[in-house]
Amino acid sequence: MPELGIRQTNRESPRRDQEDKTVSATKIPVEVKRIADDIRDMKIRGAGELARSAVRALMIACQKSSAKTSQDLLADIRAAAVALLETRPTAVSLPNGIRYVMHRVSQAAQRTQEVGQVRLAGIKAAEEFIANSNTAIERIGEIGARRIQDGDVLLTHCNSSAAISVIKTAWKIGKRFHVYATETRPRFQGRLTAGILLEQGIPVTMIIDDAARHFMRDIDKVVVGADAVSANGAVVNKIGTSMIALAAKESNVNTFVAAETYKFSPETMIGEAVPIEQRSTDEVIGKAELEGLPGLEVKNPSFDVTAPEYIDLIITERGIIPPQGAILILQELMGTITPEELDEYKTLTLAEVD
Ligand code: RUB
Repeated sequence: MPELGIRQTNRESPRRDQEDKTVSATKIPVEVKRIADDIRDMKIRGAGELARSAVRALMIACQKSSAKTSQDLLADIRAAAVALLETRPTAVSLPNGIRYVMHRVSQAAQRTQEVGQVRLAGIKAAEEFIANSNTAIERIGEIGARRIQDGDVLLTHCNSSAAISVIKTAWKIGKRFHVYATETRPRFQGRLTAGILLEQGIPVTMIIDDAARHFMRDIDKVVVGADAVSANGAVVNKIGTSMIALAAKESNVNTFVAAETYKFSPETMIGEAVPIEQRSTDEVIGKAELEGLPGLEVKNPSFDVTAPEYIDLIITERGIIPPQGAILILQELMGTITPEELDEYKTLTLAEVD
């Protein structure tokens, strides 16, 4: 079994052959391509938003397709799905959102030959996923807020809408606390978090990521989001999360992860790894400076894996679970995905496709 969180370099791509036979790039609407580009360029980011945007793109693919048969419509939507799966590899919310829609579209295509009905099923599934996702974040806020106490000092990392929902909701129901936000190198998503919390009137202290252990003695709870939760309860989130959780454990500080259930990775149930996105070295050191340091190797993984021993709770929209409960959530999720869909709709980086 591969180690969770480490990319399997030899993963096969069954979609590629299929794409060559059934999918013409021209069938992908320009709006869908734009969403895929925005996800790749991180104009759209954060695991939940990635999923909602990808699903919105599938809805557009349904609406714009001029297919006259349900099989052609399916091929058009699949083409959009493939383009979206090739954007960012780590957040499992993206393939899970796509599977949610594709499952319902395929079922409709089995029930009826009527292309309009299949199209409607796709649009309805996409709307449903987006609405459920927004409700899930609200619910996580309500559930998680109960765990925040007056006088707490919280620490959060990166920019997670689920973690922010917990913090904002706690503040809205009258709890008073202070938040430390890491700046989150190299892309500084922590500044977004600080801005959002300040807007609510929540006092925020910004620290560099490396100062997390230095301040840990002042912290009561760490609250972070997730890009993926694996079957053993390990959490994949923004690079640096695992170091913060390690420092928290050492200081007896609880680490809470806020994650919608569509961030649980079904692949990990069968021993597959969550791929870790490796981003451009430009984010770490500029090209000119790098040229001045001949022979220097630079690495820029965007996410890391926090082992379940370092996580106290996972706050989902269905309730709070210990990390060991992740498998139960996944067993329920698997009831709505066929093994074929699991295999077909996986994230791939362009490097793996080429
Ligand atoms: C964002 C990140 C967030 C999770 C959860 O990384 O790591 O913590 O995606 O976010 P990036 P949310 O900026 O590279 O996308 O709770 O909003 O889904």
